Amino acid sequence: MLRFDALQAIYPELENRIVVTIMGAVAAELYTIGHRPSFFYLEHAMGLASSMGLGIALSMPQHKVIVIDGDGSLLMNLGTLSTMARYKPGNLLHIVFDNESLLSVGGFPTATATGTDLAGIARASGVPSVMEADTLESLARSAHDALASNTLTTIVSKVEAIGPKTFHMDLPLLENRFQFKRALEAMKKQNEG
Ligand SMILES: Cc1ncc(C[n+]2csc(CCOP(=O)(O)OP(=O)(O)O)c2C)c(N)n1
Repeated sequence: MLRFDALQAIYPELENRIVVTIMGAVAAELYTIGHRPSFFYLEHAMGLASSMGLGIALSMPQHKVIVIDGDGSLLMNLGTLSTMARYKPGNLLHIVFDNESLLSVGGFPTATATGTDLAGIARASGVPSVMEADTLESLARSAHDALASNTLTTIVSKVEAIGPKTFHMDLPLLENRFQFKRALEAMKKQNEG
């Protein structure tokens, strides 16, 4: 499965929601499919997209938050799974695209290429719902079911280590940061009013 196709398959679940992605290839792919002001592409802070998503989910319980993570990033911050599991926000969906590679910096193999099982680690960390989805249909269904279930869910999806030709996004980090903040404030206000 190509991650680009996987993102397209779940895009209907993403487009009107709060989304936080890791940097690099997957950010550029989602941006190309269709940027929204409520999408934030976390540059530089590798491993912390799930931590940021957790904070947003806890502070905006009326809104669903989706984190798009990578195997290399998650392996760098495995403690995030136990922290997520400790607070269990039902409005948080954590999707990990596992390409067994640090694709964005040249494609070096990660520990999932040599047997590390991220879904198993998520389960053992106490994440209440953990799914594995390796086809477009099962991924789209899992994402839909997870969002409907109001249960903290991690979905691990194996994808090919293939990314876009360029990671260029016509959206500087600061612009994305201000736009995202305003989008979340507007969502909060809408919910109050
Ligand atoms: C602390 C830190 N270390 C290293 C990097 C360089 N870096 C940027 S993206 C990336 C690889 C991310 O791998 P993964 O999460 O598996 O996503 P993929 O690139 O495969 O889509 C690395 C090592 C960084 N930005 N920050």
